[in-house]
Amino acid sequence: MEKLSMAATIFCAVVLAALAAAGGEAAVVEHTFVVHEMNQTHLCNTTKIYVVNGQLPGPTIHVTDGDTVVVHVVNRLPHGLTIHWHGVRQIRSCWSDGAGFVTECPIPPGGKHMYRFNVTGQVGTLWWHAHVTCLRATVAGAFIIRPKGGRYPFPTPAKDVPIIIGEWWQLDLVELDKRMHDGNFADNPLSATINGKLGDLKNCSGKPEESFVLDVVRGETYLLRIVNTALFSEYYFKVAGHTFTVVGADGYYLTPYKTDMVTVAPGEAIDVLMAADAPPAHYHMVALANQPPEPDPQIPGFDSRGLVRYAGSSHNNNGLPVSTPLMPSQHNTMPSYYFHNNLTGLAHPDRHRVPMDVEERLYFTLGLGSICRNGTKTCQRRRSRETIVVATMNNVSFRHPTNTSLLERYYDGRTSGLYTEDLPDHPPHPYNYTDRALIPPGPLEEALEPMFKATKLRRFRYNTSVEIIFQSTALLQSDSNPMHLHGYDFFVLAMGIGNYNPKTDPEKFNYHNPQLRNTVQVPRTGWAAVRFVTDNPGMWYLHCHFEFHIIMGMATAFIVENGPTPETSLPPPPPEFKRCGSNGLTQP
Ligand SMILES: *[C@@H]1O[C@H](CO)[C@@H](O)[C@H](O)[C@H]1NC(C)=O
Ligand SMILES: *[C@@H]1O[C@H](CO)[C@@H](O)[C@H](O)[C@H]1NC(C)=O
Ligand SMILES: *[C@@H]1O[C@H](CO)[C@@H](O)[C@H](O)[C@H]1NC(C)=O
Ligand SMILES: *[C@@H]1O[C@H](CO)[C@@H](O)[C@H](O)[C@H]1NC(C)=O
Ligand SMILES: *[C@@H]1O[C@H](CO)[C@@H](O)[C@H](O)[C@H]1NC(C)=O
Ligand SMILES: *[C@@H]1O[C@H](CO)[C@@H](O)[C@H](O)[C@H]1NC(C)=O
Ligand SMILES: *[C@@H]1O[C@H](CO)[C@@H](O)[C@H](O)[C@H]1NC(C)=O
Ligand SMILES: *[C@@H]1O[C@H](CO)[C@@H](O)[C@H](O)[C@H]1NC(C)=O
Ligand SMILES: *[C@@H]1O[C@H](CO)[C@@H](O)[C@H](O)[C@H]1NC(C)=O
Ligand SMILES: *[C@@H]1O[C@H](CO)[C@@H](O)[C@H](O)[C@H]1NC(C)=O
Ligand SMILES: [Cu+2]
Repeated sequence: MEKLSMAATIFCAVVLAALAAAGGEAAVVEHTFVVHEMNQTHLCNTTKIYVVNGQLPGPTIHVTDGDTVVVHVVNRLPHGLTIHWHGVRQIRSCWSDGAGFVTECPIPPGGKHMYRFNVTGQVGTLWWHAHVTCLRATVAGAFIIRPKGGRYPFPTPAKDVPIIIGEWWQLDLVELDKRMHDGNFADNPLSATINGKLGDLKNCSGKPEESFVLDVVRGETYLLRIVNTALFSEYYFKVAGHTFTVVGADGYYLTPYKTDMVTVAPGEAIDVLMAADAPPAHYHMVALANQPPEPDPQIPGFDSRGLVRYAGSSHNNNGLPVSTPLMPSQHNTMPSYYFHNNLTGLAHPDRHRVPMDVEERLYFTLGLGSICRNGTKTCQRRRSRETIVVATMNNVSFRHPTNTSLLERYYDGRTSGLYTEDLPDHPPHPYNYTDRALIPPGPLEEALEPMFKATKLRRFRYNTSVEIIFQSTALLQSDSNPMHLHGYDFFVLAMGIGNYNPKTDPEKFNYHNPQLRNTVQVPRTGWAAVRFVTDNPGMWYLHCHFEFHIIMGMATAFIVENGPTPETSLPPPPPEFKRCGSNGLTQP
């Protein structure tokens, strides 16, 4: 293992080939990602995990807006693999999006693949992760984009610190994936992690786990790039004795927003400034998972604790207790709603042109349901063993292709029998989506629970302005839903609790300075309204970023047609692209 890590470190040497171009310099940032198995021991138990170049979290990619990124992925796993560049817009480079079975067939065991794409017009924090099965729990890392010329709209921080909030699973992630397919799984992570560390709240036979430590110097300001890579939960994040100024999210600046707590859902990346302005000492940081209260099904509470350590403070904090932040109840999900609803974009004349004339209006309900295990229409519902629990949008549970790529087949015009383009624009049978009596043992859900599985997509003409209202329902459970769209950022115009009201709620829409996001945390039993223009042709995955929801079918793909010119069309696959079935890839 040691040898492999060293070799990987050498391979990973970043090649910065500065291309002298008139009016600015663009570079090619090149990395090699060797993905391999590794044993890691936590809480007295050794687990086989999957990592890049021996690192957990994986290597951070640093680029400047305008750069070209080239990543050579070497798959040394006994399992197919893709890497998705989460939030990178991939303008006219859908082939490099890395969504397994959507934009490419997975790189087979022993195979290699090169991803090449440009980063254009985005600044801040994004991330990358495996996009097949649950592998992303450990195959993930930060993707940091600095502004051209290095100037931020705030004083340059002393240091950039990725804060990757994740989970430790004491289980083979491939096995976990198999179990999640059948919605009745009962597996939980063993702990939350901050930058891969479980933290000193966990111990085995009295020996505490290692904590993530952030060393600071009094008077300096730090840019914390907080990313939630967890499969399961949204997290509350606090540092005792300190406050944050939120300055960015998902690769765009935000209007500075002061708060003592950050909320980050799976898929989100939140940039905050933290001034080290407290008396020099030690301070705990805590990441705490939230979850809806009963009668929703409960999982154990998860947290991880780290440390902020001032230069000049004694190693044992002078024997004094280390102050710990006061966290909200794990069952109070309202702070998440308030946090997300308080964010606005930093108005930018080019970026903040919200489409005003909406051409396509979609209303998507997000929730659970069930299908009969034996394929018939009737069976005993209410989480009985006769059913498989599924997750849905507008009553359809997405059937993921398993042996071909949607983009490739669309591009080739060979779609027959693979998918249809009739994902409903509206729920087929309206009901009171947020009625808590839909959560068992409430009396109401049985009639609404039957769903079906199908590969239903939605097609858009190029340059169409689209509005989507995402509605989280209380069907079987009342979770929030962090909805992530590939290839696009959308304006988040408003969000609310309860059922969306098309007559009164548009009055709340923020057309002036909405956030531009690739992931919107649709509140628990609430809604969110987003808009975007279909200016990037291709096949774009739309899904909830809770891993169990995506596997259970809360997903679809948007087909965006080519525009009238080559500049508005998806180019043919690049020479390095490997088609399904070629070079040992999964046969279509
Ligand atoms: C992990 O540990 C198992 C059991 O000891 C061993 O067989 C395997 O080779 C180890 N894997 C790696 C990648 O070191
Ligand atoms: C170690 O993990 C395995 C797999 O989850 C589990 O069966 C076993 O009980 C664990 N052992 C301990 C000491 O936690
Ligand atoms: C990416 O940038 C390079 C260099 O500017 C350019 O040659 C190439 O066409 C761009 N690729 C795409 C897909 O826009
Ligand atoms: C170890 O963990 C247990 C259970 O969480 C806790 O009661 C105990 O105080 C911990 N011990 C140490 C030394 O941290
Ligand atoms: C903003 O946050 C504050 C404090 O949590 C909350 O009281 C307020 O309602 C939030 N604003 C919005 C628009 O949600
Ligand atoms: C499926 O299960 C239902 C309910 O248990 C039963 O009535 C039906 O006969 C089964 N159908 C098949 C084809 O097995
Ligand atoms: C590919 O998957 C589809 C649907 O799961 C199945 O119908 C088809 O037979 C499979 N094709 C091959 C060659 O395995
Ligand atoms: C929907 O359910 C909620 C929660 O149970 C209830 O407060 C509300 O009145 C219901 N709305 C309608 C239109 O029945
Ligand atoms: C969902 O689809 C199933 C299966 O076609 C149907 O029986 C049910 O009525 C639909 N439910 C809703 C709420 O549309
Ligand atoms: C897109 O549509 C807008 C208005 O509908 C129009 O002004 C613009 O020229 C179109 N852009 C392209 C590239 O077709
Ligand atoms: Cu979801």
